[in-house]
Amino acid sequence: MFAFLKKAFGKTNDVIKEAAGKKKKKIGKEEFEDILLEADVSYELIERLFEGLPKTINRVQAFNSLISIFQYEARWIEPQEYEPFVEMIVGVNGAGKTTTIAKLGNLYKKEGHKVIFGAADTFRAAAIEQLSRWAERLDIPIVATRQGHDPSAVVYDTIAKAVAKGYDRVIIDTAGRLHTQSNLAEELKKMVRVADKALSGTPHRKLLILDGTQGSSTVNQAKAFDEMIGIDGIIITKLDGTAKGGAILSIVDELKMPIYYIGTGESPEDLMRFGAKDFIDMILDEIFVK
Ligand SMILES: Nc1nc2c(ncn2[C@@H]2O[C@H](COP(=O)(O)OP(=O)(O)OP(=O)(O)O)[C@@H](O)[C@H]2O)c(=O)[nH]1
Ligand SMILES: [Mg+2]
Repeated sequence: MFAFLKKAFGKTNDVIKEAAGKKKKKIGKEEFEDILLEADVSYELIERLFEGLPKTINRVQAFNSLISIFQYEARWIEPQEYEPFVEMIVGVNGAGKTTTIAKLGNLYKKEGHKVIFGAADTFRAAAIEQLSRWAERLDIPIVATRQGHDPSAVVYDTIAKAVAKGYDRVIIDTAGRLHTQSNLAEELKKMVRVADKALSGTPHRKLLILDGTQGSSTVNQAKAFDEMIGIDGIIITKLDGTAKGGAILSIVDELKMPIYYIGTGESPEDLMRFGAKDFIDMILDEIFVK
């Protein structure tokens, strides 16, 4: 698990290793700040984290400081509590929503769940086709309509079918872009309302997909989605292709939400549960001697 994490964050690790140089028992505060900046942790957060720390810090002090950001795991929503468990996947164009849905479907299926997809990104025909291809490849049923049809109808039908046929995991794809931002907001809100009509209390989890290659700059789009429908948690994709993995710290700090998974490649297996402790240990391993 830890080795997978190191591989997933390969590029981020490389910049940290290079900035850190030889591993030490203690490190100057300023040097530590520079290392984190290299990995795209925001300056403002670094300043705040290190306030009150001595001029040189050891591994335990560094760990305690960084882990303090991850206090939002208390909001963690456990799928086991619901049947069917309904998730809605949102995020900007190209963030990795559809690919992540394939990964989640694959994971849940391997865990023994009966999964169904809802292709509620009806804005583009290609989006419906893309999810349909994944569904076929993974042998997961899908509810889909034609391009331009009401996405909320897809939401309703998918949940209704899950209830009727005993599927216990429902994953709903959504559009990342419409003609205007306010169209998108209205559509997403309607989808949430309609889900609740189909089965009260759904969607249980609204997950925001963020493109990891964009680093800390995704925070503003994340806030916009949160204002639209209220986001429960995050999945960060494309961490395999970026040195900006440290942005995870700024993203969690700004959004105050748990990170459920990270995406580490383009195939269905390339999804990992995110664990804050392991993530921080991975960073500190490159800086401190054990
Ligand atoms: N390297 C890498 N590529 C990824 C990852 N996740 C998604 N991608 C790629 O990113 C591109 C966009 O992914 P999609 O899943 O189509 O993104 P989307 O959010 O559904 O996009 P729209 O439907 O256009 O809004 C595709 O080429 C994916 O293969 C990841 O974790 N790592
Ligand atoms: Mg898509």
